[in-house]
Amino acid sequence: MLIQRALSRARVLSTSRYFSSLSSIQMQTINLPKSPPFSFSSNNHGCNFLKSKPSSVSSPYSTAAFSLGKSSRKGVVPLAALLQIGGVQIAKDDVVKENDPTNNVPDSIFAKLGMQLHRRENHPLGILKKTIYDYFDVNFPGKFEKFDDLCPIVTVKQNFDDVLVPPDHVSRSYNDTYYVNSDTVLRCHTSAHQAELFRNGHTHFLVTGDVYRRDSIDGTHYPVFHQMEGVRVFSPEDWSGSDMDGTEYAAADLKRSLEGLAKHLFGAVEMRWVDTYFPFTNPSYELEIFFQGKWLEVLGCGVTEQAILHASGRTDIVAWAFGLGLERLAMVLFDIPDIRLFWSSDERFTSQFSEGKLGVKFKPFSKFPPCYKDMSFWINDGFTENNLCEIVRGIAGDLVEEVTLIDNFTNKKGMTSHCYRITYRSMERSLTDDEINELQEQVREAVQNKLNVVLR
Ligand code: FA5
Ligand code: MG
Repeated sequence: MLIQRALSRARVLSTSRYFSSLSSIQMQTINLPKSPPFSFSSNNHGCNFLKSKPSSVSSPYSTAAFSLGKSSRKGVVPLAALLQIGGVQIAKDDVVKENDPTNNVPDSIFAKLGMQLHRRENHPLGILKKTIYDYFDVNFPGKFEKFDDLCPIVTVKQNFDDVLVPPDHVSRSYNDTYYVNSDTVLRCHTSAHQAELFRNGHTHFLVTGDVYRRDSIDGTHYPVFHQMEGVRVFSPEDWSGSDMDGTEYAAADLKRSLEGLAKHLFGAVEMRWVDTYFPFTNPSYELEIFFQGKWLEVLGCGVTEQAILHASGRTDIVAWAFGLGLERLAMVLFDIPDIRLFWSSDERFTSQFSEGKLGVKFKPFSKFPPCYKDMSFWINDGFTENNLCEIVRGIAGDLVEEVTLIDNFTNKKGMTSHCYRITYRSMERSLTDDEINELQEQVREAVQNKLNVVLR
């Protein structure tokens, strides 16, 4: 078990494979300027997604372009089933459609849709967002526009096609992404907004938002997390005086800017650039920070593929882009040990953070004992771990800490058995045996019925 835990944690702390794949590592020593003090501004825009027909409204984020779902039109939706995002109401049955095979959004995900943790001033994610804004405001005064209220419900075109994600890319599968219907998804990265912002003429911008991925369960994976996208466009006059071409110039500026950001957040840290692949950038890199004895991947970035810029009608520009994981950074900066805590409304958690105070170390208020339950079954061809995790999360919610494959074998008849260990632990209280047994019974039943596996 200890080895399993260590392995799964090492996997998380090194690299997410969702979009990127590593090729080589370049180490370098990094010298950084000290960051000046702080200013802050923000602008918000409403949703324009789930549109029933193309919008003729000039602002791409105009709420007027939004077509309300069927339940909203009926006008009989209970209040609790309505969300307000970017000034627009979204009804639960716009997003969760139980009998629609093209929809895989569970209730538990709908419940997270309007939370916008990154917009809470005294929340670790809000504090971090503001500190990053500060860095860009100080180093590029008046340049970067901020968007932190763009609707997370986007088209497949925005999420994948517009950023050149190939048709057969794993991230497009129903196993990895939440689909509202075959044309609409919950964004799985903030890059989903890049192309539209380029098309509308924006040249320096930061997009912060909640992103959604079907995934495994452990202390650093949650089906909803937060990213910040940064983009900067260059014109020929920017690089003409240098001895570099546009791509080289943008790559150098990108690395310099992000090294400065890392220094601003972490102080003097050891970091390294890792060459990688993203469909939307070339060259592409990941930045890793050496933290508590491990290399931690904190962001992906690169020089934007020309095809994305051409689609916006400009052929003479280059751009850099990055996408960073806010929870990853916040866990390090605030010493937050479990990703579920970001969602806690327990005052013993929330009262520890306040605006402007970056890096105040979280003091765990208690550590409750875990309870382990093992479950073995014969899998079938369609079985995936993500489907299993979704069922467990749907039943146990934030009481599940980790789901780990602890045994896996195929018998002479070619049948494959998996044994999973489910770790139950509340962040806030002790769980009773009865409560856990009841949850585990429900999980066993649901796994059998919904995944068509044979329990052993
Ligand atoms: C992306 O999502 C790219 N869109 C980033 C990008 C943008 C690259 C623009 C180039 C240009 P990736 O899947 O690696 O890439 O995720 C980016 C960051 O999000 C990671 O470096 C990590 O910090 C964070 N992240 C990824 N998966 C998780 C997860 N399951 N839990 C918490 N943070 C995660
Ligand atoms: Mg990655």
